[in-house]
Amino acid sequence: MNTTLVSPDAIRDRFSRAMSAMYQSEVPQYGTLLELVAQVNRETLAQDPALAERLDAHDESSRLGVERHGAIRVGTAEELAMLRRLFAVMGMSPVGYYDLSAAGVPVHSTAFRPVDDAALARNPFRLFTSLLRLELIENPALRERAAAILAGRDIFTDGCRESIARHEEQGGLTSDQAERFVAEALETFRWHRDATVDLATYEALHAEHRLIADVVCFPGPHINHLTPRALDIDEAQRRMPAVGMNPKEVIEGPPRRRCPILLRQTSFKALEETTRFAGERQGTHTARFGEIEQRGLALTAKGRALYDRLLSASRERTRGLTNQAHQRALAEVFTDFPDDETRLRRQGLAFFEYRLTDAGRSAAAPVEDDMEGLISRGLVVARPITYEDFLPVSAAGIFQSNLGDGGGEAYAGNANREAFEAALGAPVTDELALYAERERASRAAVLQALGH
Ligand code: OOG
Ligand code: NI
Repeated sequence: MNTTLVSPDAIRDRFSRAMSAMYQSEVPQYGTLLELVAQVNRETLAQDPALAERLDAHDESSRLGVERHGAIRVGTAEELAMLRRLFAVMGMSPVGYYDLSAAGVPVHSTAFRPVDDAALARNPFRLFTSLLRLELIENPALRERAAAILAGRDIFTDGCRESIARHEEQGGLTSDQAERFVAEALETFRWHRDATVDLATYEALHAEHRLIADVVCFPGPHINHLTPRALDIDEAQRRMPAVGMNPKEVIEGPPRRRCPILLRQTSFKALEETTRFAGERQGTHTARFGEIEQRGLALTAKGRALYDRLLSASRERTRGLTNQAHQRALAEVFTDFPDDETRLRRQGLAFFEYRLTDAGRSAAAPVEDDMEGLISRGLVVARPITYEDFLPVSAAGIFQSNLGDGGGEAYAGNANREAFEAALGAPVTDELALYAERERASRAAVLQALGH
């Protein structure tokens, strides 16, 4: 038997492919979405050779086809803590804290994702993971009922728990063990046609919030969407109806720009699925959808503050608009956000990674240590760092478009990162710190190579 341990990156790669295959068979429209996005990406690259070259140079071409994120929602601290151990097997750790209660969704969330450059380049698969906040349910009887239902389920197979424990003991898994792990872990995310409750209970929880019914009434946290990465999300959105998809009204996030920033997202709306309730009653449940994302530069705290300010300034102007009008109004407000790499860098709005050029490598040391000076002399290039995380306002928009009228009013609960981390059993990593460290390390390496 081969006892060599395989890398967490390889396990994540296998898992994300298995998850995609499972979701395509569960939600055939997702397969159509993948084809649509692949087609748009091919056309975009063919029309824009400079973009193709840039993606190649940034090691982004190879990951484009595998790139996706997904999302799940869990009900208890134990479930969340176990998921943390499960994702650790695949080199994914919790990054970022997102409070969705302000947007009327009774959850808080993190993203399990790989963090180092090589892992991201290999397969950046991430899972947006939300924990239901039962304490936000006002009706005490309903709250207790929900807690009791959740306490009675186990979302992990025995084999999955064994695999996780083995990984922790051995510090990794062999290829055969990894295969077993992937198969067992996948079970947690599978769709179940059978609800664990009767129709009346489902309806009561649904009336409180559709999301609560989705989390509480099923045997597990079915994957609710997967998301390929598009190079032209506007074009993908335009083409969705022609392939039978009902897109959400507007693309979330920043407007279209020459220099894309952060993350833009859209989705096709959740499908109504036949569900069997206890007592053999038939009903329907809508939870599962498909999403598209387009990623751009990671912003510094200063850039992010500008983004947040412009986004909220645009809120009144874009309310109720069609996507086209929404995007136009947004673009007008965002003329205040510099749209070229040089200004983004010089004004400290976005993160960059520095590298020596050939000229830089053969430069006679020591030269000046001002990065902008080195760049203008052609000794160093700055390449933008891609945003790998999520946006709470956009996430709320994605949630709400798939919850019908279920979202909306803010909960009084507010953010509670401490409670989330206590449930998780670990702190979440601050995403900005990760980008800042990448930038800092690249700067230090360049300066050291130049003799500073
Ligand atoms: C998660 C919604 C958020 C995103 O991409 O921002 C999300 C959910 O519906 O569970 O996936
Ligand atoms: Ni998503």
